[in-house]
Amino acid sequence: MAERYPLRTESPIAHIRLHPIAMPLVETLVTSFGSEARQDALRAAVLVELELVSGVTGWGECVASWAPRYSYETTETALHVLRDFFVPGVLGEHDLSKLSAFRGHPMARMALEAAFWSAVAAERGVPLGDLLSDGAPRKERVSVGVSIGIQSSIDATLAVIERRLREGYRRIKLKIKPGWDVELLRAVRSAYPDILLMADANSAYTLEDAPRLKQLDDLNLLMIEQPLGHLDIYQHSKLQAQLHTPICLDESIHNVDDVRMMLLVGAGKIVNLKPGRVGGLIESLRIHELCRSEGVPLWIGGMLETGIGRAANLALASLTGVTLPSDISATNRYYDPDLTEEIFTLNAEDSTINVPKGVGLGVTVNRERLAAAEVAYYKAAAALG
Ligand code: OSB
Ligand code: MG
Repeated sequence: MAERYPLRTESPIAHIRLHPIAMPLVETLVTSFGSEARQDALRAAVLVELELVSGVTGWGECVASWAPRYSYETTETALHVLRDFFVPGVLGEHDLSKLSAFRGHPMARMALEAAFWSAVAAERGVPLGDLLSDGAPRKERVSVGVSIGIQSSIDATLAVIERRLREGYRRIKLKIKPGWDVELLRAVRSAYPDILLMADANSAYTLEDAPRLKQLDDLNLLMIEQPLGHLDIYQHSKLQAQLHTPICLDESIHNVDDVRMMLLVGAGKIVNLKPGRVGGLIESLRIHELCRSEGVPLWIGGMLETGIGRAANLALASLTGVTLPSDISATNRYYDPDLTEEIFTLNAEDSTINVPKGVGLGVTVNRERLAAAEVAYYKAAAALG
């Protein structure tokens, strides 16, 4: 485990501030497990602000939600683990090697790792993407798509798709669940015979649903994301053997060994990489390298990040092994306003977003909006209790 956190700063870590935030979403995202937001569509997150003795800073975003739905972590478990273990472990250090002593809590870990990496990048005067690519070429703009939640009707869904296509998104992902799947996707496919279309089930099915999922094979879907259990790999191999549509694993991939297992047993053909789900940037780079060397299609997933988390995802998506459109949409799909001064816009001509070019994370935090989002977090958390 000694080489797990190899990156070092010149100047030691002086302070780490944790900012729990709640931000109103422009549009909620209803998935098979429910809504990602609550309390008037407020999305929660924990921002990590890391400062070196030299004054250089870095930021990271923890993508755990209010409730343990997508993953077992929550904003409160992340705050606890960061405050009581991870942060005291690394204060005064030049690297994150002390984190090796702790298990689990990948989203909390990624937030600290992202803050640290962006501080290292800022200290060295390079963009985060350059630190990640380590000299290899990378993209200046990355292909992206948009994720559309479960709507009230098929017509409502078609209207949302139409709007997104007009905005310039060329890859459409629809959330599905049993009963909101075959009919929906058939209608969408017949309205749009040529678009890049995919479905995300967020673990809503079992192997017994194989005949139903098999009906999607005629619809030329780019992939079906995470149909079965959130920890399962083996049963996905039983399903993949019956489907032509490629399976992409999201929830089931926690580290590079899970990707190896997926390939070994034929559980899927595509990987959704979310740095928070796999516990950080080092593990993300391992997965990227494996997929690149094995020719496995890879894309970066999203967790409705603010500009902080999205900047890190864009840096990761700029690596050449990321070969399919990522779930990174423009700022106006998520927040208005966002916490960062910078706004990410969609290049409608090719459905891409530009990768930040500034040093470090390449974005700046608006302190006034950050303070308001912290107040909103504590108010919403109190109302939950
Ligand atoms: O399964 O990809 C998912 C958001 C929250 C939880 C799970 C998922 C998602 C998304 C968001 O699909 C995509 C985005 O951030 O644009
Ligand atoms: Mg998913």
